[in-house]
Amino acid sequence: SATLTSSNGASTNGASSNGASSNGASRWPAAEVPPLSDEVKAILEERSIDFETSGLKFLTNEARLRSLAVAKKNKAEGIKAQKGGHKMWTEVTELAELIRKGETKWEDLDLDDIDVRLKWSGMFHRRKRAPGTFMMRLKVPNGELTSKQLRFLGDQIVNLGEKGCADITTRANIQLRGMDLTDSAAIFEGLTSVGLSAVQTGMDNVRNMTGSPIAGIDPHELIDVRQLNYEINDMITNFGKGNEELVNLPRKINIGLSPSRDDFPHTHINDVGLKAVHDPETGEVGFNVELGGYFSVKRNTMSIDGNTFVARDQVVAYCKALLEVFRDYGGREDRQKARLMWLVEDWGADKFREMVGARMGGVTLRTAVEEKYDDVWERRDVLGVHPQKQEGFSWVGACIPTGRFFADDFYEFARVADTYGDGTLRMTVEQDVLFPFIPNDKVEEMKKEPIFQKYKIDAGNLTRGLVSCTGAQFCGLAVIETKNRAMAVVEKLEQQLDFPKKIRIHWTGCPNSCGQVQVADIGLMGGPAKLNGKATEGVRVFLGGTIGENPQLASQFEKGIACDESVLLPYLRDIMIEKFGATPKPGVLVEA
Ligand code: SRM
Ligand code: SF4
Repeated sequence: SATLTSSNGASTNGASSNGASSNGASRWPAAEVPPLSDEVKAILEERSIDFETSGLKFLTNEARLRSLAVAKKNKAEGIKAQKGGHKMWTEVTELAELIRKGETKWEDLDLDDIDVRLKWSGMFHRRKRAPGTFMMRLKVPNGELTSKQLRFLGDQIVNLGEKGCADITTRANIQLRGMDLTDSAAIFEGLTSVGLSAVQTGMDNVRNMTGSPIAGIDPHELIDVRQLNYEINDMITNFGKGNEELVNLPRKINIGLSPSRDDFPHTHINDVGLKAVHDPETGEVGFNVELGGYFSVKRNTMSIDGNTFVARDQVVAYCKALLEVFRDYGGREDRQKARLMWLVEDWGADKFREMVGARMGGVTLRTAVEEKYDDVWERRDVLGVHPQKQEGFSWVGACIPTGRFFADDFYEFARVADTYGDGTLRMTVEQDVLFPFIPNDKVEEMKKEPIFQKYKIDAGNLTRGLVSCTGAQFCGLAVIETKNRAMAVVEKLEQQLDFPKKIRIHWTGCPNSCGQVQVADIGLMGGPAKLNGKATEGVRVFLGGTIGENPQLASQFEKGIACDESVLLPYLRDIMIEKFGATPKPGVLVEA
């Protein structure tokens, strides 16, 4: 198996460099703070903003001015300018200490600190659904965890009872739930001891690096993207310690690296998608760039061709320069127009490529290369048992319906990974898990482990395609409850129908589409509906999303379908029979 250098510590050889990769911080020398212009200085003085603690430090004066100009109408820019979210990396420990000593309470803390800035430390206050408790979002590049990390994470929620649980996210990442501020501050501190971190995971930061759940073991990949994902993550987060230079981006930004024709990370819906291709000049593997894909309440768009080819050894520098360009030139006026796509559209792909190349120190980046395939490639289902490229080994994928699991499961996953595999586990953007490096002669024994009664290796054709965002149980923006409902609906449909193949159902609690309904076969998005003349929880139905090569976004098919099982179940049953070839199970009475 590959030997990787990773601050994440999830390398298949088990080596953990714990926040201090040998390939070193010196590769990214600290940027100079652009000198303060008189104009900016005057505004800071007038508004009593301390430049040293503000989030404006690494911005150009032009970007500082744009941020300050909109600080009142764009609340997020105001909060970032006043005091950078990075201040919480140290303040959170001080606040926790004060709470522990009884000198303050979370209720008395500054609202912007507790509800917004703590997201720079991965702490998301669940004010609306569970006041005083936090969701903690980590960074797990390429979705790979070691058994040591799994046990550490289980330890953090094991004593929280029912409110403590975890989710695998749609970015193959972990979120822990149920901690109060003092607990989560301690976790924030402790994560680095196992090579993990939670810095820069919410608000206007780069989200978890996604790649391939079968990187390094896939017979069909062009390149193992784990090393690049770790290095990009290390660059973004300064080896998990926090990187002040990238804490004031105009908006969130998603980056994914796809090493095979499957496009496991859905590059088309990432702001930056790097797709592995062969360089016709050298035969080496590099990446074509796609730009601007994103979902939001107001706009859902696939990425466009970035007309850029990036060689493997340029990738980290390219991402770094791209983020700096986004930071300095991206729109800050209107949050609905601040995602990367708007800058790319404004400039065009060619100018964007030139600007990023200039930021790389005057590199002339090449335009995209062409890679043609004559055959049709269907995105592979990675659940179940599959031979690895390493002779004699398989990976075994198990389905975690909607990604929700608990402390005991962390321990069981760790034990299974240690007993049968190489002590690691991979997560997918479909919220499932894979165990790599299972010797072929151990597979049958492993399949008998009780944990796989709960999280099935051979889950049904609906369950294995199920994805769901957090929904109203914890998310304040949700219009409907999602995860529990999604599981109940699928269970009932699987009792009634047979399906010729997997059907991918994605649930999302509101139009932000964290559950990515637009990539699904059937997408269900929370929205208003009526039942017997009364307002009730409902869904908008999306159909026709395709993924893998040549993807298409699903479009809205119908709206106002009540979530009540008396309405939703027969509705979905008909769609599945009419459009997906489902047939009633023999002997099961399905009403007309
Ligand atoms: Fe998301 C905001 C959960 C993936 C688009 N998202 C939120 C918040 C933070 C809102 C909040 O404060 O409550 C949700 C936290 C709820 C909670 O308690 O868990 C939240 N988003 C999630 C997760 C956990 C859904 C899941 O169950 O897996 C995913 C975490 C990924 C991660 O590990 O970082 C998650 N969110 C996504 C994706 C999917 C993706 O990345 O492929 C999208 C659509 C793609 C995109 O971003 O372009 C997405 N989330 C949003 C948006 C809309 C962004 C926009 O430009 O308007 C918001 C709202 C916002 O940022 O203003 C949002
Ligand atoms: Fe919350 Fe909406 Fe995202 Fe679901 S889609 S997690 S309800 S913001």
